[in-house]
Amino acid sequence: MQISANLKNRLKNADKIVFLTGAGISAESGIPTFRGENGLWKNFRPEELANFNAFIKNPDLVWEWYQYRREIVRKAKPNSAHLAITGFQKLFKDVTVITQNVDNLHTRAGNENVLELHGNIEKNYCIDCKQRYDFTDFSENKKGVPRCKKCGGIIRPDVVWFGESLPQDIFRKAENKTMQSEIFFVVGTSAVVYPAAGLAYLAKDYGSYVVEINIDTTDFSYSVADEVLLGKAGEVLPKILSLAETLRK
Ligand code: BJW
Ligand code: ZN
Repeated sequence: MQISANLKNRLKNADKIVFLTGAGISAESGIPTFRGENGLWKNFRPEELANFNAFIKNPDLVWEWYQYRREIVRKAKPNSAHLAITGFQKLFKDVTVITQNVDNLHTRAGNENVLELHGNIEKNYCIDCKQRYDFTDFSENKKGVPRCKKCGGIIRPDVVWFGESLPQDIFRKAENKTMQSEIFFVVGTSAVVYPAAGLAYLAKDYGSYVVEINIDTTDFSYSVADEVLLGKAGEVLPKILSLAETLRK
């Protein structure tokens, strides 16, 4: 893996780093990505499951799909990419993790300053009275969508579906950290879902050095990335961390 003098220089001197992560960072934990050969959506169109209308039309189906994914997530463990980020957080002054993932693995790895743009699959709320419920409240209930204990409304996962707004306070924090960043790592995302993908362009506009880490090229590789490091996140990130440790001694 070739790392440029530019990136080495930033790794030596930077204080503020952002990681924008997507499903690819959790792939080595055994959590399927969305798109691509082995993706969750290989046999579905995303709109069939990941939007509110689909949920209202067939809440049991959508709920069961999330219960199935929760089982996978709960059995999964953070991998060396998530753990490397904890290492970056020890080495650099200000490290933020902006994630599109709902799997909670960053937090379980001990990452701090995690901004979840698309929610968290372990959480739920009632679509009518907004009462919040944990995953554990329903873990035994595998069949069909549960009902709110307060008002009888349908319970939905606390994730952001297509056509829904991202949590505004979290997105604003993500924009601020992005604009201040000196290195902006984009890890394991296909870069097609907005507004999350737009953050990489914002980073670049504000002078950050954009580094893409992915097993494959994406739209970013040919547009916004200053440097593309092809490889598995769980292999590439520990290498960059160890280089940064040497450079900052
Ligand atoms: C590895 C690896 C390894 C594998 N190491 N790498 C037209 C243009 C622009 C925007 C729009 C448009 N039409 C509509 C929109 C807006 C829409 C959008 O972006 N659509 C595009 C898809 C066209 N966006 C929205 O609707 C968002 N809201 C919004 O815009 O609000 C404003 C609004 C309000 C009202 C009306 C209209 C607008 C919301 C987006 C919500 C996305 N939600 C999901 C589901 C979450 C819940 C769940 O988990 O079920 O979030 S969709 C899904 O995609 C999920 C992900 O977070 C997101 C991104 O996917 P990600 O992470 O990139 O995964 P993959 O699978 O795509 O890629 C994996 C990558 O990893 C690949 O590149 C691999 O190569 C790589 N990889 N192994 C490193 N080991
Ligand atoms: Zn309710």
